[in-house]
Amino acid sequence: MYSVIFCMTEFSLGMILPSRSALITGITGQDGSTLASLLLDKGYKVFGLRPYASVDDTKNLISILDDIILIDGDVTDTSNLTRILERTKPDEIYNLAAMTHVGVSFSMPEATCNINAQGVVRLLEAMRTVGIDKSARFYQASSSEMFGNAPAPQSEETPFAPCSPYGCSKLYAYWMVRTYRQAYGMHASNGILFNHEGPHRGAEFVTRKVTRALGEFLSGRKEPLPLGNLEARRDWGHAHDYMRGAWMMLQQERADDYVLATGQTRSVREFVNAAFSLAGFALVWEGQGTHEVARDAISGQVMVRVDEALFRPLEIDQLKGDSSKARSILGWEPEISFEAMVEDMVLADAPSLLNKKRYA
Ligand code: G4F
Repeated sequence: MYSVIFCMTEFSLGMILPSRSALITGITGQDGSTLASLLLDKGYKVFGLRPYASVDDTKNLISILDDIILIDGDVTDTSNLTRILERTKPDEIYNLAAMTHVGVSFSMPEATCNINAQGVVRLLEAMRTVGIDKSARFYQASSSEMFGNAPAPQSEETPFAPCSPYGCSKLYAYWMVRTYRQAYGMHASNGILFNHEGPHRGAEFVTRKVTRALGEFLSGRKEPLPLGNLEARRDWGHAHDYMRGAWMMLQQERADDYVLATGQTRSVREFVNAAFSLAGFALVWEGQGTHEVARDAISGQVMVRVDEALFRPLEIDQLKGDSSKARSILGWEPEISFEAMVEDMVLADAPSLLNKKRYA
């Protein structure tokens, strides 16, 4: 499946460019791959920046590998970015490259800031150096993690209060984008996206961790799934809706900052219950705190256990977004419900359920 990977070095980009082109940093991730498909459908020429990896990291791109142009590149290297922009001269740049795991950012805060915070400065400066700062439009993947524990619902007007190295790095980038917009008149927008999920979600995030484990239970897994804080509440939407919103931001005459969110919030426990019930498991929760477990009501098998090691040094208790601005100005709204998102993920990780009558 991976045999025809069209990967170019920055020195071999001598092609004729079509009328609209986009460069996506972080193209191998959930959002990058989702956005790439969306842009291809709209007729874009899509360049994807791909950091060096000793293992194949293109599994999310399998269906579009022949249609995109992957370029070896990294937001931690300014000269490399400058040469890539010089050769591709994209009309739109989507900066999705990031160290995205909030928990991991506590154990590698410097690396997180180098990629997430300094990375955006390098890209914005490279745009200026190459002289595309007035012609190209720029999207920055900002995050609801910047709100920390600010009172919900959080909107563009809510004061930021990040409580993780990840949140701090994203806030730095957010302000840099605003600063470059104001100082140099760049068309640079921040999409402040609340949690968004889907079958391409990395296995280290809680939703995918749950749906993957569910698939394994259906294939005979015996050991319980360890999880951290079950009470944390998130505003979960589908990545497809959110990438559509990111594209809409760059189609506006004026650059601006927008929250994308569903406005509904659910706990990690509710997500687990919703996913497992799709496979016919009714979980019964027993015990308290770090001794809590969830058993299947019929077989009595312990399927989830709380693991203290998975709790974070600081936690956001609740995220719930107010996306009124995006809804009124962009005309954006989420089209995929929470239930449909969970089902999409569960069916991707447990395809045997497709044959069950429930999904007919
Ligand atoms: O799935 P998560 O790791 O996502 P988190 O931390 O909310 O961050 C995601 O959304 C942000 C937008 O607000 C993005 F900026 C960020 O890049 C990322 O995409 O954790 C969700 C919740 C947390 O409260 C976490 O403590 O689930 C809790 N949780 C409980 N057990 C767990 C686990 N999280 C993970 N990753 N793994 C667990 O076992």
